[in-house]
Amino acid sequence: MKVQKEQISDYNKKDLESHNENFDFLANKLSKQGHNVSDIVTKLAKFQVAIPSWALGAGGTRFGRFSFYGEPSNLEQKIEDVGILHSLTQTAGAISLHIPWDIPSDYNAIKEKASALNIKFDSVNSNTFQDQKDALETYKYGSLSNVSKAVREQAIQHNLDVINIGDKLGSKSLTVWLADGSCFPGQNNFQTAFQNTQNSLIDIYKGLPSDWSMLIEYKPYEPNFYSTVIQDWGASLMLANGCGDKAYTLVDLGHHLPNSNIEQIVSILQLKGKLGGFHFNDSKYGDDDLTVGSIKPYALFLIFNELVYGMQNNPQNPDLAWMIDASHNVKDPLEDLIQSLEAIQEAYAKAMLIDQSALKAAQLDNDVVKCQEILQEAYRTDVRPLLEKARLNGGGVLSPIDAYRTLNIREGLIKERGKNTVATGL
Ligand code: AOS
Ligand code: ZN
Ligand code: ZN
Ligand code: ZN
Repeated sequence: MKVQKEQISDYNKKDLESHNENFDFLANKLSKQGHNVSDIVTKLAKFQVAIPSWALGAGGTRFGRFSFYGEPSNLEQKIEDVGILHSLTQTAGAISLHIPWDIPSDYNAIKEKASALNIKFDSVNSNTFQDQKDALETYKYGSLSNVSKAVREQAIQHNLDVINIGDKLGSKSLTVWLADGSCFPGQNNFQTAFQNTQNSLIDIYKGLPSDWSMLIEYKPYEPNFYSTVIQDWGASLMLANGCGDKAYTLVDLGHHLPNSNIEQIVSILQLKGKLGGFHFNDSKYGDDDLTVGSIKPYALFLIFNELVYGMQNNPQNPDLAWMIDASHNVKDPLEDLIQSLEAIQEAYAKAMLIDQSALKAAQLDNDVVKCQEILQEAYRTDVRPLLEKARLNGGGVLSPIDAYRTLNIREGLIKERGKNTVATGL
């Protein structure tokens, strides 16, 4: 299933006039305030977010899973789904694979499929949180941190294999998320577990191609409920520093204890040139993996404020790997991802409207009220016409959710793939 160009231009007709009116009104207002509107629109169009291969089917919880039908059941179909998202939104120009769930059977065919849909291969994810069929060693008590050398070696080798697979597809980074930790006090020696992890990561790091980077994700708890080896940004940063220049911290928005100041974490990591990647989602309680911007849109905006500042002022920090990491239990996964993409672009656009020089001046004056006013002036602006313009310029649709429904995309996928589909993933 593929969305055709004519379908998109036909669909856009009904809203084109009102879009133009809204855009002109906003562009006029912003230009008067001194903003370069076409520059903002260009930056929005360039901002591409990778879709995780595991978020294209219904996720589920430990209590159950409810299929959404017509889900992709192999890598080709996952890429097709991302192609649909990209053709509507023009923001989803990459896919992030998870090995072993997504091992290609025919590399050339997979690469051709992706390039025909304008999809790149973003960071590849390794998996040492599940035992694979016929595996000699078990990860029940950890992988890279395990007390057993044989287990650590198996996990290291898996990561090297993942790099090799990603390399054949054109990926440029490996994302490591470990479930390693302990469920009860006394179960692990914290220092041994940390040192084993560091040494294992160094072995993996040595296998990185020269133009690759390694992204180290952290998370305070789950699936282990007493301790996690890479529990926070500090642990991730120490491990990255222990590996070398090409290792970075990856921030997943859901991987913080309640009320953590994520924007501050993001800011300081960029200052140190160590923020490598991002997993967008939203949460109320923990690693909820909810739709981006659905719970705390203002926090997302504040994070983007720091990201925009960092992109402008921290050349020591590399370009980031942007990815959504979400899971859908009750929504159509593609609709959920469209909402997330929109929320990301919205927060980014609003952050670009922050008057940085006025903010700096107000900070130097210690004018606390003014500082807040400057941020909130940007936040309160309805930037959606800018997003529409960026999509329109790239050949996308004015209203992605409405288009998805109007074009009966899920119905088309069900017709093509049937109802009994099972997508792998968490
Ligand atoms: C797990 O909580 C992490 O967020 C991972 O980034 C990701 O969800 C996992 O690798 C997908 O299986
Ligand atoms: Zn994540
Ligand atoms: Zn997570
Ligand atoms: Zn998750």
